[in-house]
Amino acid sequence: MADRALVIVPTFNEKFNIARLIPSILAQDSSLEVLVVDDGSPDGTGAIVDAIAANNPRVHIIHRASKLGLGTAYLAGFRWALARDYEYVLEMDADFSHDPVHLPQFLSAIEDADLVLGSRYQQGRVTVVNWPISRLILSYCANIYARAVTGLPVWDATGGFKCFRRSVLQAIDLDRVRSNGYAFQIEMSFRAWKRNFRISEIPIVFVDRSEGTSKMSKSIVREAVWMVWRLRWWSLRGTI
Ligand SMILES: Nc1nc2c(ncn2[C@@H]2O[C@H](COP(=O)(O)OP(=O)(O)OP(=O)(O)O)[C@@H](O)[C@H]2O)c(=O)[nH]1
Ligand SMILES: [Mg+2]
Repeated sequence: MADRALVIVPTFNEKFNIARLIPSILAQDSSLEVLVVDDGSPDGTGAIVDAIAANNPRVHIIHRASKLGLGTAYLAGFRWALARDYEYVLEMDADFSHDPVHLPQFLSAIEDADLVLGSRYQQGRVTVVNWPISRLILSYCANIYARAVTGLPVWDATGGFKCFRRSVLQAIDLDRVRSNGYAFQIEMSFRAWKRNFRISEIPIVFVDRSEGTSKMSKSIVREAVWMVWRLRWWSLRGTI
């Protein structure tokens, strides 16, 4: 039997997306299961997933009481996965910015890597569809900045479509992961890199959400601006 793989999907108000997304993920490969981490979405996303999970043993959900942030949602999902026998743990957004058709490419790339990142900027080539130019420039520059400050040798450090080998999550002290927004993605990859895990990138096409609303905020960007310096500092002191 193929190694089990868990796709963690954090949700906050994704009722227009989640019921379509789950079957589309499961159809990509028989080894895939889904774990939704829902933060008490007022729009009823959690109840929609409860109904799907009741009829499908490949679908799971964690309910959290309120909106606690993306990073802690993923950490809850990682702990849930580590308590079970999943060999691969994937991250994915609920809003179809991340196309499920890429999932088999992650499963194939992880055979020769420990962490696979879905990259929107592979070799400097932009594969983002429908973003306003201001958002694209912000994201592109954020990646150049993150690479310059931390030294993390990847094209797309802030993306949220990725696949971890179980051993990476076991090696990282999850209690010490501090960031919660975009910086969370940088921090996890940085910690994996510092532990000498093999990181590879595959190009993905990222499409702006067409349903639901954005949870992007200024404080998420501010956190990332500062966090890269903290990562560099912790690394210099050997406390990462
Ligand atoms: N559980 C949980 N999920 C969240 C939280 N914030 C965002 N999400 C989910 O995380 C994923 C990424 O968030 P998005 O709002 O799409 O963020 P983004 O992709 O930067 O911005 P847009 O696509 O413009 O909305 C989506 O599936 C959201 O529903 C949160 O606080 N808790
Ligand atoms: Mg999104």
